[in-house]
Amino acid sequence: MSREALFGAAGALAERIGAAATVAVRAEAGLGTVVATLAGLLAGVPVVPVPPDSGPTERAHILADSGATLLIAPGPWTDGGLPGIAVDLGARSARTYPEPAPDTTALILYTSGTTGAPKGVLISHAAIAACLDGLADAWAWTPDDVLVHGLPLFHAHGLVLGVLGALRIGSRVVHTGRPTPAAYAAAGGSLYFGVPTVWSRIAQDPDAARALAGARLLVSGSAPLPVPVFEGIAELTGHRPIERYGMTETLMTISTRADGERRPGFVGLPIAGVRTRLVGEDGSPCPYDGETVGELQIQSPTLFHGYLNRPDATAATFTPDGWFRTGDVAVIAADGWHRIVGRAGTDLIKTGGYRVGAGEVEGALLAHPAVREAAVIGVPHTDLGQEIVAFVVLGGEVTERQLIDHVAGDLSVHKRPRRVIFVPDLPRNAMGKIQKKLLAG
Ligand code: MCA
Ligand code: AMP
Repeated sequence: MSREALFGAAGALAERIGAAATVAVRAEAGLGTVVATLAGLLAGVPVVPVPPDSGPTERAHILADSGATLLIAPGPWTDGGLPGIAVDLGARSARTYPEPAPDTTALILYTSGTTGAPKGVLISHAAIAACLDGLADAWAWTPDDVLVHGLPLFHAHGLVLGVLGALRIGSRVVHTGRPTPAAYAAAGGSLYFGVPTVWSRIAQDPDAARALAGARLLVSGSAPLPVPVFEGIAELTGHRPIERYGMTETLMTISTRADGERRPGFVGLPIAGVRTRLVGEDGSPCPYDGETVGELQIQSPTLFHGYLNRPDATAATFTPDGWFRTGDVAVIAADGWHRIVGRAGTDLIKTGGYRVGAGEVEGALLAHPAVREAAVIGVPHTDLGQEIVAFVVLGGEVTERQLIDHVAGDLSVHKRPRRVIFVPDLPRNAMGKIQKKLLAG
């Protein structure tokens, strides 16, 4: 779709949704999602992308919590009682819209916490602009680039970087539907985005990897890129991949640069406008010696402006002096290079680049009548980074496959446990708290 056609179709849709308080979009990986998101941005109506495979529990929460008053979806998806409309890709409007106020909400992105249902992260127009301008600088991203990716359009990576990035910079974007090695190889782009699982699969497919030799920049993010994958990609493609670090709440904050060194295992330096610091458990600053681990904290124009309806959770993520607590554990070398070491706590799982809260999966399992107790952990996995494993104490009859399908159907497919292990009881400490570290062993 040309830029002119895209803005024409989005402008026409903006006229139809302008009265909505908040608009939910069933975010298939397709042009309809691009047009719907752009329409919301033009009209100044916050957009909530909803995973297209989300089951009744996850979807009901997102639709109710977000306060969406309209649903844009290509087909019937009527639960929630919202009026729905479809995108007309052929519609055109020449009406122009004033720039929305920078501090107003552009997107509400739902993301998992350690417990409970996902939280709506409020992201302003200004935060998106700051993030994309910072990335354009770090990656020398220009209108001459052809961006290629096949990531989902309901998270920051695929939607903010992978769609709005191309629109802000003016580069073309090719979405491959699924992020398969063959599709990336066939796309002929200059700039490629992937999560580490995608790069790992490309490194396992030498023909596909070699087809990327003509690209300008290969970028990995959303989870740690294993050093062997970095090296495999470098050897097969001739490109040392860029690694960048971010979160839904902060957008992108740290990256290696197109014109700079790429060091395996490191995410590089703060992007323009971003400040970082490393803080020890006692709250004191950590030395930048490449060894001392501390919590990474951020101040940045790319920061979110809170969790929707959750002032308690918002307050808990900021220090008294106004720094955002990432919950990620890092080291900073003497030359300022950042390395992400892991996460504090075991209840946030990163699987295939998706962030999944153990508590949400446990809740879905416990809602099954045959489950008496459940504990969910992330186990190291070469393809997915971590895989979701559930330990279940039964109170009735059910199979592993039925429980996996139950979570896939009630939440969404990527939140399903890949394995369920039935146990007679769960290890608990004297306080009765489940000792997940013992399960991981
Ligand atoms: C399997 N399937 C099922 C079931 N099991 N369907 C229903 N019920 C089941 N029990 C089907 C799925 O529908 C799918 O079908 C196929 O099996 C494979 O499922 P999936 O688990 O998705 O595949 P995978 O191969 O394990 O996926 C790997 C992946 C994926 C493609 C790398 O994990 C992915 O797209 N990750 C990207 C995550 C991401 O974008 N994160 C960014 C978050 P079918 O194939 O037909 O659809 S934002 C972020 O992290 C920050 C901001 C940052 O820093 O970027
Ligand atoms: P999400 O909000 O889904 O975007 O997940 C954000 C989390 O992904 C961060 O808090 C990190 O734990 C992880 N993450 C993102 N990028 C990287 C990276 N390059 N290296 C290590 N972890 C990363």
